[in-house]
Amino acid sequence: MGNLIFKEKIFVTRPLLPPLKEYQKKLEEIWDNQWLTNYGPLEHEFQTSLKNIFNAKNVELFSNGHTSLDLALKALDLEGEVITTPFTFASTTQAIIENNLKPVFADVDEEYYNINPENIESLITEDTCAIMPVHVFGNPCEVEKIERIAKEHDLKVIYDAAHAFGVKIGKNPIVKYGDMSMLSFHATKVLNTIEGGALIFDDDELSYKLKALKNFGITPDKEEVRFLGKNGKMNEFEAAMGLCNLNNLEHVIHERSLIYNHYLECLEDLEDAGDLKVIRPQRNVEYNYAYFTIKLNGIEERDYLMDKLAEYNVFAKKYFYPPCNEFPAYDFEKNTPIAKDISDSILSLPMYYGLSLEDVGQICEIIKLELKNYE
Ligand code: T4K
Repeated sequence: MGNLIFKEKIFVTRPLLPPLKEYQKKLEEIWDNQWLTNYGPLEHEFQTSLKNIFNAKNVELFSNGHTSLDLALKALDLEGEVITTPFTFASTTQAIIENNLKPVFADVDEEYYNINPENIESLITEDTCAIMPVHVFGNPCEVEKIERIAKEHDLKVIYDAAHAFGVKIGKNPIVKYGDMSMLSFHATKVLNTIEGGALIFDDDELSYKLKALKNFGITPDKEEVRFLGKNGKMNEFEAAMGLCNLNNLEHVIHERSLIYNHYLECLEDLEDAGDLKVIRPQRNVEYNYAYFTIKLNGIEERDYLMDKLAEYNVFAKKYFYPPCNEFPAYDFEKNTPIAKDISDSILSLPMYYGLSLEDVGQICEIIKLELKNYE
């Protein structure tokens, strides 16, 4: 064990930081502009960059991903039930509840852990107004099938694409699917603005409403309070971080792919032996290598390995445990056995730009050793 202990803590992720000089340059612009927040020039520049990257009609920026999701639902004026996935971060479910909507949980698929379209239709009632799927770990949902179901039943689709910046299906940016897609730019994401989020959508009317909703409901043209809004604006320091991080992103995603593939190679034997399961990126998808997760054989083994890794200074995380329909704060039906099994057995391993391949190899050695000790 001794020689496998890391001298410094290895966390599940580390924020992507641009070269300090690049950020300082942007800070000088802020000092020159004397503009810190409320639709400043850097926010506008970042918004324009994203519109170009996605070839999108509308991109609105927000103070964080959760606020983006919350205001997306408000802007769509929804009432009733929203079919969603239980295998996600608390934010997805809570945005639904905050809007006085009822989350209805559809079980997920066993390969990519995303909402399984086969389970959606049977949950549709006359109260259903929308579907909110999540591209978990950046792996695309079955967007065509979801689109077909939504069309047939006249439902809105709001994708939680918090993990999916940079992901494409064929040549299409993933954020172009559905009525709206939400991106998170939290410090822990592939692209960060420290805190931040965005909505990507086509409908111009939504743009007007969202501008108001993120500014206390005050309409952008008439300065009237027409909606119940909140303060959800992205500031200039955050936009500056986004712009700097964008410059380096292609290289960063390439480096992440090397780390991901090294994990795959190092864990191949364990996978072949059925000791764990890994996710291989989907065919015809340009992936962003946002997370590297392993699925073990049950909760005891997962918790054992997570605790053991910590003894070696490796801090993996249980993304996502428990499933959202098991949060003690709510009393939801718990009839999603696949999500439960995944949630009980899942572990996210360190995955970030700057993690060396040597460190990946060492983490995998620890996993091999400790799973053997567990037997
Ligand atoms: N939908 C989905 C599917 C999401 O996953 C999320 C967020 C949202 C919606 C909402 O988006 P935001 O409103 O957050 O933009 C983290 C993030 O806080 C959260 O953004 C993210 N999902 C979630 C999956 O992960 P925690 O509780 O795991 O964060 P924390 O503080 O434990 O950070 C993880 C590790 O990262 C730490 O062990 C150390 C490292 N770290 C973290 C920060 C913040 C650093 O090294 N430096 C840092 O500055 O939730």
